[in-house]
Amino acid sequence: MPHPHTRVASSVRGSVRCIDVDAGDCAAVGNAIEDMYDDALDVIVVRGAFDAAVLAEVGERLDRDGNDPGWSRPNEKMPVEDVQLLGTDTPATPTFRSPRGESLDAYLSSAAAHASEAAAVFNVGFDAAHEIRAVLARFSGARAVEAARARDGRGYAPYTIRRLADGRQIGVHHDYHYRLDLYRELAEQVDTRTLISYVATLRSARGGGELLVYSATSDAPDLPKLPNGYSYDLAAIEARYDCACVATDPGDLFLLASGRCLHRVERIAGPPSRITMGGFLALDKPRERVLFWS
Ligand SMILES: O=C(O)CCC(=O)C(=O)O
Repeated sequence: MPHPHTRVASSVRGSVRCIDVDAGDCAAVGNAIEDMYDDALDVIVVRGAFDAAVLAEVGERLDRDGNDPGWSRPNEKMPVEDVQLLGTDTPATPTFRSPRGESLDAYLSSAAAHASEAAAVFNVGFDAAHEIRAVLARFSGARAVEAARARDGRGYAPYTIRRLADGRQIGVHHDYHYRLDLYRELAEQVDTRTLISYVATLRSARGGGELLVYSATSDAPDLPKLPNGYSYDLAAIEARYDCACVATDPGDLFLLASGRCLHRVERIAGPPSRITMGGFLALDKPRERVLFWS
C-alpha cells in the first residue's frame, strides 16, 4: 500500500517511491527511515529541513575563488568524479584512490584528523553534527539517533561537506558498502539489509547537480554493465528503468535508500558549484537506534 504522500513516477520497470514534504509537515513521515528499510519507500525530500540562510551563507563562502579550507580530493585521478571533501580524506566509500576503501584504522584516524576542518566552516552557534542529529530524529520513529562509534570509542566522521565544481558529477552507483574492511565493526552493529544516505544542500548548481534515482536495485541479477564488467551501463539503465529526478535548494534534505537504489548526481555545468553535507545512516540490529556516519 503506497504511503499517502507518495508520488509514484511513471514506470518502465518498477518505480521509484519518492515523497516530497515541507519540514513543517513531517508528522505523517516520522517513521520514514524504517519505511525505507522495509522497502516501502526509496526517497524522502524534506524542504527547509535546515535553516536555509545559515547553510546558503556557508555554501557561498566555500565556493568563493581562492577559498581553500582544506579540501581533500580522493577521486582526483578521475577528473569528472573529482569531488572535494571536508571532514575526512578517507571517505567511507570506495574512491578512485582506493577502490576497496581504506582500512578501518586509516578511516578512523582521518576522521579524527579532519573533523575540525568541517566544523570550522560553520559560524559559532551552529553545531552541524547536533543539527543533523535533531533533523534525522524527526524520521527515526522515536528512536535515538547517534553518531557511530568504533569499539575503542573513536568516532566515525558524522558528516562530510562535499563540493562538486563545474564539470564534476557522481557516476551511477549504489552504496551497499558493508563488505568493505572499514565497515567490519559497523556491519556487526547495524541492520545490514540496507544503508540510507542523508544529504543536505548548502549551495545549488545552476546547471546540473540533480540527484537521479533509478528503480534498478543492487540485488537485481541482470543490471546492465559495460564491457569492463565493472561499471554500470548508464544508457541501458536509463532505457530500461524508471528514474526520479530530485532538485534541491539550500536547507533542503533528502534521505535515499542508497544501499538498494542505483543513483547518480548530474554533471555540474558552469559555476556555481554544488555543495552539500551528508553521510549515511542505518538502524542498529535491534532496530532501537539510528546510527549515522560519513
Ligand atoms: O550528493 C548526493 O546527492 C548523493 C551522494 C551519493 O551519491 C550518496 O550518498 O550515495
